[in-house]
Amino acid sequence: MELEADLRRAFEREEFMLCYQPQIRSSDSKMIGIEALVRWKHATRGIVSPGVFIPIAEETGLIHELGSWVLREACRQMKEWHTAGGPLIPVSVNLSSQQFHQENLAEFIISILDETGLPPQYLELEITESMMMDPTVSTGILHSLTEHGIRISLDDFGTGYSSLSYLKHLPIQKLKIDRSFIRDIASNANDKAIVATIIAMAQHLNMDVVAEGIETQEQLDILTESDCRKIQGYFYSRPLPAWDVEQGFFVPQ
Ligand code: G
Ligand code: G
Ligand code: MN
Ligand code: NA
Repeated sequence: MELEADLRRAFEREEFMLCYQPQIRSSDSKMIGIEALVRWKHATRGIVSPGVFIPIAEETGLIHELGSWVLREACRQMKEWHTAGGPLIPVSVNLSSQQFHQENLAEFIISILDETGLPPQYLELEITESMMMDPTVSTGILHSLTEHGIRISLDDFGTGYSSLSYLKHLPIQKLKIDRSFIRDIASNANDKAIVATIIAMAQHLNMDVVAEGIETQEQLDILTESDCRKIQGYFYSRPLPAWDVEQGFFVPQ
């Protein structure tokens, strides 16, 4: 397949880049975190979405090389921002379930922190709910990571097929409410009820909760009413290249 061959060459050609999407505390509009999202600048196709190439990377095993590059680059960039006087916030990195097939994943991630000098509390790993069904996503790895001070966040929460029991057993510090529940929250009473319930549950479990995909003031107001003050979405910011993120850090508004 053409895209597959191009994907193999993309590493040599240095065609990957990271964009970053801020997570905001709505009470004071302060940035409290930032999610790294990979992009592929294809020579002829332009920007290819990870929704297209991550599945190919997973099928071909290239996800290991790609995942390592993303982790290293995100940690390197965050350390650089910290050193330059940027806000001391964590960077969130998405993991693929395939990366858990890698032997010594926890040790590998810790070695990237050592290499880049980023303290572990400034790295957050996003895993999806559906990944919890995969037996290779072992509790042991998650515990090793959290014992080192790395945070684990459950992405796309509410869309997986798994039960809630893992919330009790696994070291998870944060839930990210999937944006499919937010989209129609202003008109759909069921979505509103589900979101309010997730927020209350997270609070009872002493977990952080972030709502994803906020695009409007109305959605933001409903979340605020439901006591969710951590927000990610186009309403505040799209995913931005590093140089645009820096404008927000270092140029007075
Ligand atoms: O950024 P965008 O909306 O195009 O992302 C599409 C999907 O790709 C999302 O599900 C997102 O979590 C995923 N994604 C983005 N960057 C990465 C990455 O570095 N690793 C993995 N495994 N998934 C990513
Ligand atoms: O699966 P994951 O939650 O990691 O996907 C994150 C992706 O969701 C981001 O890369 C971004 O492209 C997309 N996204 C972020 N905010 C919004 C938003 O407000 N609206 C929509 N439609 N997509 C968003
Ligand atoms: Mn994510
Ligand atoms: Na999501």
